[in-house]
Formats: sequence, C-alpha cells, structure tokens
Amino acid sequence: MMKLYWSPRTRSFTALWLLEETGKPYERVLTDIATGAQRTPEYLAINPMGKVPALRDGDATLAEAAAICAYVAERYPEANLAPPLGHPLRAKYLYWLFFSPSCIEPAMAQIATRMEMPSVAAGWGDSARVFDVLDSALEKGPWILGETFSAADIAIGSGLNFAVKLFKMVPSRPSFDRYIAACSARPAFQRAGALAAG
Ligand SMILES: N[C@@H](CCC(=O)N[C@@H](CS)C(=O)NCC(=O)O)C(=O)O
Repeated sequence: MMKLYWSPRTRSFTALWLLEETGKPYERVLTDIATGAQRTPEYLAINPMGKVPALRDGDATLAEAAAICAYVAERYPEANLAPPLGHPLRAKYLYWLFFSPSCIEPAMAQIATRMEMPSVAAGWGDSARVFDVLDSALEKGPWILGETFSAADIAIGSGLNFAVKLFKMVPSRPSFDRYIAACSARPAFQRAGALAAG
C-alpha cells in the first residue's frame, strides 16, 4: 500500500486529492511541519528537501506534488488520471502538469513577494502572462484538457484554489471561478479537504 507523508493545511492537499481520486487504499503518515517532523533524518531520507508531501511505494520514494501526480497516474492507469502513452492528449497533459510547478508556483511567489525579474529571463515570464494563458486555456472547460479530467487538473486546481479562493492572491476571473467550482464539486476533492484540515 502506498504511504503518503503529509501535514495539515499544506500542499499535501494535492496528493490527498490525487490518492482519493484513485479509490485505492493508502496509508497517511502524519509529518506535522509545525513540530519539525519534516527535518528528522528519517524523513530527510525520503525527501532531502524536508518538504511535504512525499510518497513511498514499496522501495520507491518521491516528493514534489506534480511528480507524485505523474507517478500515481502511471501506477494506477485504471484510475484514468492520465491520457495513455501515444494518446493525442498526452502532450497537453504533460504540458499542464509541468506548467503548475514551473509557471503557476513562481508566478504566485512573484505576486506574494513583488519580486522584479526580467520576463525574458524568468522561466515563467511574468505573473500576468501565466494567469492570462491559464485563463484562455480554461475558458472552454470543464477541465484543462477539455472533457477529460486528469492529474493535471489536480495539480492546477489545487494551486488555483489556493491562490484565488483561499488566499485571494490572484484576482478571480470567470474561468477560474467556474474551474475551482468544478474541482470543489468532486467528492475526492471534498474528502481530501476534510483530511487536509487535520
Ligand atoms: N515544491 C514542493 C513544495 C512543497 C512545500 O513547499 N511544502 C511546504 C508546506 S506547503 C513544506 O513542507 N514546508 C515545510 C518546510 O519547509 O519546513 C511541492 O510542490 O511539493
């Protein structure tokens, strides 16, 4: 059984939502960052970054929420969380899955810190561009790949829910509101929300 190392009210929500979507049993290992549990030698052996979430699957361990999304979607193909290899939607699935940590996360950090960086050099360009691109991709919906829900929605939906709805760091837009509402309506999202509250 997979083991999820998690802490309440953190990015662990993404992995909780993902595992709840699979319908597979998994064990939750509380790694409370408020107590410093993420800095024990045992935990650093699993994630040397000392961050949650992290996942153990037998002898395999990994961290980074988006990587966990990719891994679990591959391990449980029957959960239909990723277009299969060779499927035409696979390219866009990978694009949006990577867009989440590569563009949305730094755009949020830029908004929070007001950090100035030339947009040509910044990998995410600038925060306005990131959220404009996301806005037009979500206009049609209901999901980032259109009719197909995938683990990319779990990565992107968690980030948008955090940035737009919970922390109001990013101004809401009709496409974001509709998308967050669709994500929040999923039973797995709701179960994960209850678990993540601690
Ligand atoms: N890039 C990581 C970020 C994870 C992260 O920042 N987790 C925070 C909680 S939201 C954490 O573990 N903080 C504890 C610490 O830095 O000591 C991911 O996407 O999974």
